[in-house]
Amino acid sequence: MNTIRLTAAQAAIRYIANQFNEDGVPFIAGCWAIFGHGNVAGLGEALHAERENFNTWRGHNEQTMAHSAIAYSKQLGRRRAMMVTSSIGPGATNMVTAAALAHVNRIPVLFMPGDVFAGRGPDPVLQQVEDFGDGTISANDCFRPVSRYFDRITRPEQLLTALPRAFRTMTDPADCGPVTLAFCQDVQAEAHDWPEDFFAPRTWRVRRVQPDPVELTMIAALLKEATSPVIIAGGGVHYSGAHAALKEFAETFNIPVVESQAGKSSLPWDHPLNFGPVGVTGASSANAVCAAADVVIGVGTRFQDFTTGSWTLFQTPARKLVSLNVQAYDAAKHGAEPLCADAAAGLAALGRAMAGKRFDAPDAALKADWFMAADQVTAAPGADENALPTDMQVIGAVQRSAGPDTVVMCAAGTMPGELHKLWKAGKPMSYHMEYGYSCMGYEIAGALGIKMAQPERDVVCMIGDGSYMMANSELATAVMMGIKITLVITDNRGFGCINRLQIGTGGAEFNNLLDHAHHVNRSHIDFAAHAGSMGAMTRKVATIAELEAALFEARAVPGPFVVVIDTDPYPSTEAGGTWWDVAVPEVSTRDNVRKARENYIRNLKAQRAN
Ligand SMILES: Cc1ncc(C[n+]2csc(CCOP(=O)(O)OP(=O)(O)O)c2C)c(N)n1
Ligand SMILES: [Mg+2]
Repeated sequence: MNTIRLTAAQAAIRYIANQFNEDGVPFIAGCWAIFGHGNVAGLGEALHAERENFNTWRGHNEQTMAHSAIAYSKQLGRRRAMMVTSSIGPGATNMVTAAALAHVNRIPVLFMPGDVFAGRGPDPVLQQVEDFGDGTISANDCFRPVSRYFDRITRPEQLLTALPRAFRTMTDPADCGPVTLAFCQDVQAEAHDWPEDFFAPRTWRVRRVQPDPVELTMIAALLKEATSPVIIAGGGVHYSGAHAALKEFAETFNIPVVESQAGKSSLPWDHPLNFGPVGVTGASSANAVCAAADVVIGVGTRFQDFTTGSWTLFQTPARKLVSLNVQAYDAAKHGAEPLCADAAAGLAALGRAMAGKRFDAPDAALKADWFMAADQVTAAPGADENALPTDMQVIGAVQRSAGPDTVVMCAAGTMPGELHKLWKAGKPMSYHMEYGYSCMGYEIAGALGIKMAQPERDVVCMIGDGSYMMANSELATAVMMGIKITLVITDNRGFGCINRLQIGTGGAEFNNLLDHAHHVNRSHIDFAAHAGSMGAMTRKVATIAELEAALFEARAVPGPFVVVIDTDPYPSTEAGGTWWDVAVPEVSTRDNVRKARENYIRNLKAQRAN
C-alpha cells in the first residue's frame, strides 16, 4: 500500500477537497475560517497549502460565517455545503447557535473547531473549560445536541473513518445536518502515513428513497376515500427538487397546495392550485382549505407550530394526517400515517397508485378574496399620506422592483410573518426564509451565502433594526469579497414584533422598543452611516416612493447596497393567520393579562393531540 506522510490537518483538507457531488463539483465549496490558537498552526497551515484548489474565506464572527455557510447550502437544496473552522473556546462556542440553526433546518455544514490538547501536556490551556469531574469535557461538547454527527479527533488515524462518516451524514437526505469534528490542536499538527487511496476523488450521491409498497398502498387507499385533501408543501420539496412532481401531482388530482415558510415558492404564487401560505402567518385562503380538509398531506414538512396553528388549524373532526417525508421521525409525527420516502419519488409513486382519481378543488374565490386584502396593505400610500410607512408597504415596494428570479430572504422579526403572507414568490427558492430557528443575525450573513450560491440572482435581505444590530459585520465581508446584496433595513426603533406579541398577551409595552427600555439617553442609531462605514453604498429614504427609486438605483450598483427606511412598529397584516400558542400567565395583577389568559384558555380548547 502506498502511503503519503501528512499532518492530520493536511490530510483532512486534502480529503475534503476530493469529495464531489453528483454534479461533479466539490461538495464542500470552501472553508470559512477565523484563526486562533487551536487552528491557526494546524488547519491554518493546511488550508494555506491547499489554497490553489480549496477556497478559504475570512469573516468577522464565527456564528455569522456559519450562517453564510448554511444559507449557501439551503439555497442550493443541500447539494453543496461549506466548512467552518474556529479556534478553541469562544470561537468554537460562537458557532454553537449556528449549529443549532443548521440542526433545526436540516442543513449540512462541516464544523471543525479546534479543541484542547489530546496529550494534555500544557493543561489548562488558554480558553480551556475545566470540568472538575470529567476529563473528556471541552467547550466543544456544547455541539453534541446540535450536531447530527459529533466526533472528537484525538488521534490522526481516526480521520480515516470520521471523515467518510461526516460526508455520509451531510449527504444523507434523512439524516442531513451539521457535523462537528472537534479537532485537538496537537493532533492537527501530528503526522501520519496515510493510504494514498484515501484521497482518491469520491462522489457522494443523494439517494432517492422510494416508498415502501405497503405504506404506499395504504396511503393511496386512504386518499381514494377522501373528498377534500390539501397538500402542505414544506422545505423537503426544495431539497428533493420535487417542484415538477408536486405540480404534476396537484394538477392530476386537482388538490390545492399550501406552503409553509420553508416550502414557499414550491409552486408559483399564481398557480391556480397554490392556495397560499399556511398557518399562523398564512393566507385566509390556505387556512380555510386546511380547516375544511379531510386529509392533510404533508410533503417534506416538520409540522412546526407556525404551520399547524399550534395544532388548531386542521379542524375537521375525522380528518387524517398523512406525512410524506424522507425522515421516518417526521413521517410518523402527531399520529400521521407515514409515507417514508423522498418527496419527488413519493409523489410520483402515489400518483401512479391513485390513477383515475380526481377531486373537486376549492373555490378560487378564496384566493381572490385573499389577494384583495393582501394587495391593499402592500399598495403604495397616496402622495398625501404623511404617516410613517408600514412594513407591508415596504414589502410592496420591494416586490414591485423585484423580478421572478429575485431571492427575498429574512429570518426573524416582523418581516418573516409579513413576507410569508404577502410576498408573491415566482421561481423555486426565490423565497429564502430561515424560520426553523428564526435566528436574528442570520440575515446579512445569509444573504451573502445565498449570493455565493447563486451569483446570477438578485438577493434582497429584509432586516429589522434589531436584527441588524445583533449581527451586521459580514456586511464588511460582502464589501471585501465584492458580493452584491441589497439590504432593506426597516427601522422601527426596536423589537417591533415582540412588542406586538407582548401587547397581544396582555403585557405592558416594556423593554422591546428602545423608547420603552431603560435609557439615560434616547437611542438614535444612524444605520446608513453605520453601513456606509463598512464600505456599502447607502441611502436613507423617507417614503415608499423614495424606497422604490433607491431599489431601482441599487440594480446598477456592483457591491452591497443598503436602504434604510423608518417604519411604524405597530401595524401588521390583520387578514389571514391563525392562533399561535404562546403561554399567558395564569396569575397577574394586570387586567389585560387576565383577559388574555381567558382568551388563551378558550383558544387552547381547539388544540388537537393528533
Ligand atoms: C438570536 C435571537 N434572539 C432573540 C430572538 C427573539 N426575537 C424574535 S424577533 C425579535 C425582534 C426583532 O427586531 P427587529 O429585527 O428590529 O424586527 P422588527 O420586529 O422590529 O421588525 C426578537 C427579539 C430571536 N428570534 N433570535
Ligand atoms: Mg425593529
